[in-house]
Amino acid sequence: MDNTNQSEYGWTLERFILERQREIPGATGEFTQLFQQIALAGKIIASRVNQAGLAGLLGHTGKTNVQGEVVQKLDVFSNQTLIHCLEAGGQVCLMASEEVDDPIPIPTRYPKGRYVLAFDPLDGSSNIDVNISIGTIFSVHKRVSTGNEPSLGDCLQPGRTQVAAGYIVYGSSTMFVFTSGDGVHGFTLDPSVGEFFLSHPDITLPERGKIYSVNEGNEAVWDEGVRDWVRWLKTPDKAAGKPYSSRYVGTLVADFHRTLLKGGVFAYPADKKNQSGKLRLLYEAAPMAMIVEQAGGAASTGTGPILDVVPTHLHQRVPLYIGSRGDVQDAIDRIHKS
Ligand code: P6P
Repeated sequence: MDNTNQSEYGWTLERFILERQREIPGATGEFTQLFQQIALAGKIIASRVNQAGLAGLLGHTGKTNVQGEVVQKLDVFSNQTLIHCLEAGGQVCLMASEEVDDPIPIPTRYPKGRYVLAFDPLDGSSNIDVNISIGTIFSVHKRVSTGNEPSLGDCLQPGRTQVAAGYIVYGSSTMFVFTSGDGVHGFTLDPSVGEFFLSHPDITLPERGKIYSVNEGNEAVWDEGVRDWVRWLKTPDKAAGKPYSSRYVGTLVADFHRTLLKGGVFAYPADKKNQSGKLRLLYEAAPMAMIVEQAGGAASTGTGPILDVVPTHLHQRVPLYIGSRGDVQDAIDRIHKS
């Protein structure tokens, strides 16, 4: 991409997508508008997250969501913000949210577009009250149904058919990271301008890293193979760059973002408590899997690629091993060795 016409501020998210769209034959402005709406929702959520302590948005609503998790006020706000920013634009025909039991239709007063959007509006909400990074995750598919109304089947598509995926991490800075099948690119919000500017073009992972990220508090309920794999990572072996360092934030977006930028492996294995793992396929594992594969990494259930899993229901969970290709392969090899 020709960088000569960058302003002193560099590439905004909109300009970047527009330039790329021009390179994609048959691309329409719909994609650009869809991303603008997601980015606007991210800016609004970032603003509230950064002042949550002051805006009386801390704490929870006393309700629980479809996952049985306590719903934090910011969860509700983030979910409503995304729906509000996306429903009127005419790019989306159906949405799915971690916070809503069923697919979210577009009100009849608005036109329906050709995209289906699934999202986790605020991942890591249990960390809201302790000022640890949280995030929004999104996944974009094209509608496949042909009737008058889109249907659940439009949401239940395998990750391999995603046309785009991304996340917004609300941390020491707010970053928008996405792929539309042409590499992974990171943008950092300049709050004084209200724009995301390209800060991490063409993100790629090393073959192996030096960090593993898993909740070792679950060791007692892990299968023996998982216990063996984690013990192996901690066993000194200078030639193999071990022991790896342990890092675990407890927010998928934050743990994944570090893994994407530094390499290594994040895992939320299946265990005796969570037979199918804890993380959700449609709006957590699948979008992160598209991103990591585009960055040269890998994402597995432990028995096969995340992107090949065909969903059977909206909020299904899946075991997740994701990160540097060599580290994920080591995990797969070790967990099945015992
Ligand atoms: P645990 C946050 O609640 C979340 O859904 C993910 O963001 C995170 O990776 C995981 O759960 C943490 O789960 O059981 O380690 O607290």
